Amino acid sequence: MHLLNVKFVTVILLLILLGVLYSYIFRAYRIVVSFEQKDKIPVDRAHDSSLVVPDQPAPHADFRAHDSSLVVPDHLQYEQPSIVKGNDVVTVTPWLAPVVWEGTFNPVLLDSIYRPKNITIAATVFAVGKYIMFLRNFLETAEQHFFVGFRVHVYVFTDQPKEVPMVKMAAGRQLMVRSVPSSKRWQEISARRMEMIQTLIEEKLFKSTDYIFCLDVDSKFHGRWGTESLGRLVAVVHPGYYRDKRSRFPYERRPASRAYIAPEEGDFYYCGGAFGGLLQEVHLLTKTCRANFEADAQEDIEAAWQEESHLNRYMWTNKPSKVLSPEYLWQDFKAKNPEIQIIRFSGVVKNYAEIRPNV
Ligand code: UD2
Repeated sequence: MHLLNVKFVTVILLLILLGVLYSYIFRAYRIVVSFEQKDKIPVDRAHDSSLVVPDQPAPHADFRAHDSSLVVPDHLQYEQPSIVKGNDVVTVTPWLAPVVWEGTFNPVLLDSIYRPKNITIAATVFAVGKYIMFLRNFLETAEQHFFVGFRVHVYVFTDQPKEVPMVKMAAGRQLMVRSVPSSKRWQEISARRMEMIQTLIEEKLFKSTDYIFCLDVDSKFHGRWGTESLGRLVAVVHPGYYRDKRSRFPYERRPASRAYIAPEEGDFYYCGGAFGGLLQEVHLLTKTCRANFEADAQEDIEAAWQEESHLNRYMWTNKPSKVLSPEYLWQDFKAKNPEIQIIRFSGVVKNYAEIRPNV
């Protein structure tokens, strides 16, 4: 009887031990499986590439995954920020976005972080009518300075596809040409870029591209423009106004326009000639600016600086996650200010009367 009890207890203990071993092995197996599944997510497009617009529930909304956008309430009153103090540069905005100046970053370090991510960067440039004359210089200097060593796809929008110069491009870099209609008004050519960039993203880029920069063609590169400029939403401070009081910025000042900003409002005056960021962010920006521009047009109002005014209004509420200093879009006719150590990209001198279809 006693011996039977001992046998019975031993069997029970053995069964418990087997149970523990089984669940341990099974758990370990499940962990390995989940690692394998995770590894299958492509690293090159691992950040969210969905095109979610406001008012639609975000995917995984149940995770309280507020996106990382920096949206502030309209008409919030606060002191005007600045990117310079005397001859010193300010390297962070009041919403803690970096302001990129020469000396604030290590290009070798940043490139080595981004290279394994295998990213694709798109650039858009419009060369309509006589502006085609600027294209060669833009493309050739981009080859020398714009994301050298990275996969870059340049999209040229033009009404003269046959006139697009054949520029030799390095491995991994491509030029794509899209036909667009001409216009009798330069304001329309400039402003409709928002609509065409929105369409390009929707039709072509969203599966293949990580970041996009939208640039003016009457410009050229002089120095490095690379991974230091990557961010969720990226704006460039205009070289003409960064020492001015905001009441003097050329924002749209008529309340009837959707681009209106009051004299005591706004952060910086940003360039219409260079902006960018993650694909889905630029999609939302272009879609919003286009919709506001068109709604204004329905009411016979055109903002003072067309899409640039709408871009400034957008960036006032939707703060950029990275601000590029005026090194990233200088103007050739302007002497270099003391805080500008390097000019990376600048607008060339042009004769407006000669090159624009209207005055
Ligand atoms: C500023 C902005 C520009 C735009 C404009 C307001 C900068 C450096 N520039 O420059 O981006 O916001 O104000 O509308 O911030 N284009 C053509 N053909 C034309 C006219 C324009 O292709 O006949 C394209 C071209 O890519 C050009 C761009 O539109 O670079 C902007 O036109 P702009 O350079 O004449 O505008 P601008 O100098 O007033």
